Amino acid sequence: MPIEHTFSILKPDATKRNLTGAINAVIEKAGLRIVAQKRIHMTLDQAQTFYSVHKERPFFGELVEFMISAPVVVQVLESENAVLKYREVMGATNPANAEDGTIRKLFALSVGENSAHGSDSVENAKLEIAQFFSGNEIVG
Ligand code: FUP
Repeated sequence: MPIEHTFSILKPDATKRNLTGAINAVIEKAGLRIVAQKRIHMTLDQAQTFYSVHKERPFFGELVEFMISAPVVVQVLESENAVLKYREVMGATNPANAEDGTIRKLFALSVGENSAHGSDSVENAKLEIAQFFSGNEIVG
């Protein structure tokens, strides 16, 4: 199976509640290796660019405001099939639909404040990683 990288964000609801270590424990237990990580406070421009695919959706403004409301932790995760694996580890977007043991079931507050982001394809993972990390910051 291919070794992949995926892009992860531990969102403001997680940093505000001091949950970054607890979420990283779930990530590492699942066999994903954190090969890059930094805590940043996203700018409005960064958040709007990152979620530009959703710019016509009714929740876009609220989503962007949430993402800049407190620091986030951006990460690059590595494993075989990392993109799909992390989607499974995160669980469904709405925590009400997430399976037991997933990050969103364990920690998310709502569909908006849902603790984690993970890329939905290898192609998007490359674009998202490039928005926040330079190559020499990724150390496998
Ligand atoms: P996901 O890939 O699971 O992060 O979900 P989406 O790309 O569909 O949505 C991105 C983010 O938009 C979610 F994490 C939270 C927000 N969102 C809402 O606030 N309301 C919705 O109805 C759907 C998504």
